[in-house]
Amino acid sequence: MKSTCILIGAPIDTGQKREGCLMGPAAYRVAGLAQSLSELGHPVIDHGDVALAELDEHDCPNPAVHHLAETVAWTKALAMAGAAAMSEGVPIFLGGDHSLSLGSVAGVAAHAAEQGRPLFVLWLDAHSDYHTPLTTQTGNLHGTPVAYIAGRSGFDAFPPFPASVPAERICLYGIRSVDTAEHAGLLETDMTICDMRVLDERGIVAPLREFLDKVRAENGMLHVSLDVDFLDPGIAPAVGTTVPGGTTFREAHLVMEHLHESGLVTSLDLVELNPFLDERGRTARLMVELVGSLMGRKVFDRPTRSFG
Ligand code: HAR
Ligand code: MN
Ligand code: MN
Ligand code: MN
Repeated sequence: MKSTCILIGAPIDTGQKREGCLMGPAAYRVAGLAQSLSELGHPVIDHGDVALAELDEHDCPNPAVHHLAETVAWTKALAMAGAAAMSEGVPIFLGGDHSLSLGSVAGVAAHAAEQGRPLFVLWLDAHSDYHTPLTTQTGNLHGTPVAYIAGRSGFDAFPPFPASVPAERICLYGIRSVDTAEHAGLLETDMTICDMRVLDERGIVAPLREFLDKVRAENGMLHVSLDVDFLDPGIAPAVGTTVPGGTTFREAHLVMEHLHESGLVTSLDLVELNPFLDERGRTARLMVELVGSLMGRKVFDRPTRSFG
């Protein structure tokens, strides 16, 4: 089935301290995202970039936290845009750093709650992003969305998350950088944590299949949050927070191909691309290719599933 893809630009770079992520949406457009989706037969609607309304003042007891007012404003704006886009098709949020997911997932969760369907979240990332504004030491709020989505306390400045996603419905995939406070918090949850050690031992497909089976069994909706640093820095250099030992080109495509075959994905974030750090657009192009695989591009389209 062809789904209408709704492109939503989120030029945010206040969730961390390195400038450049705000050029992300433009880079995806230049790399041909809309055209690639159209070629696959999907209608594409590009809503352009979301603009920020006025900022309200907010304080945070943790002095390390920066750009709280901007982040709260982005969260509200993207939650609105996201909830609206869910009734039009499959929203694809073009980041922007990962703080955009505070808003994108809030919007998607509001829609899922309205539909009375459970929301599941697949977090493809080197990082667990499970800090709260109270535990973060860097003060970079791009390291917090999973905690907000899961309903952890400490987000007083933010709108209450519409319908917290129980930890059992969240899967962290590919992680290899977890801070002490995040680790302690995660140990208290039933989150599905497929760190790189697990993927090395079990392979990239088996744990994903298990999670997708759970989504299917509960007739769930699935939000996928794809952080560029899920990929190995050798193939995806355009990210501020590279961590060695990421997924390879083929592993990443295979994840996307399985997500496509599952037919379960209802929304997608593309985050942390910093075009200023790219090499002749290769990371932006790779991300566009991966979205192509997620939306149905195949090397060879077999009429039946035979691999002989
Ligand atoms: N945990 C570290 C921090 O809080 C690094 C967070 C980096 N996050 C991202 N997104 N790049 O995954 O600062
Ligand atoms: Mn992230
Ligand atoms: Mn990351
Ligand atoms: Mn980052």
